[in-house]
Amino acid sequence: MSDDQRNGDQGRAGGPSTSVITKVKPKVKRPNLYRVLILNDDYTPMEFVVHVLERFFQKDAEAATKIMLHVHHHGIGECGIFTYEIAETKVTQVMDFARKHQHPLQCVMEKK
Ligand code: TYC
Repeated sequence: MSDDQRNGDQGRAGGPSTSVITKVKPKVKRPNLYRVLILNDDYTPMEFVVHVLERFFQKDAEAATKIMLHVHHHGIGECGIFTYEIAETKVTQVMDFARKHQHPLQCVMEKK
């Protein structure tokens, strides 16, 4: 678009000399981010939770164990931070996997 078009064709032949001042906005927006969290329960085996963190969140054994123990002691913990669709996919994958193995592990997402 030309500057004249953006500014309401100011100066076109014979027209009224009104103008619309428009600002050209750089339209880079940060995506909304979501925390994926797992919740503690009394039944899911610790090794299963560590496996989930390794498999779906690319944690190494040490990081996974640390997160699992944090959740075990504090009730909730962060697996990662993602854009909406990725976070939703992770939650679904974890919930399906837990259900398949008949563990009550809960995984949720919350807007950051
Ligand atoms: N509290 C569970 C146990 O003692 C272990 C556990 C840890 C379960 C983290 C869920 O998100 C969880 N077997």
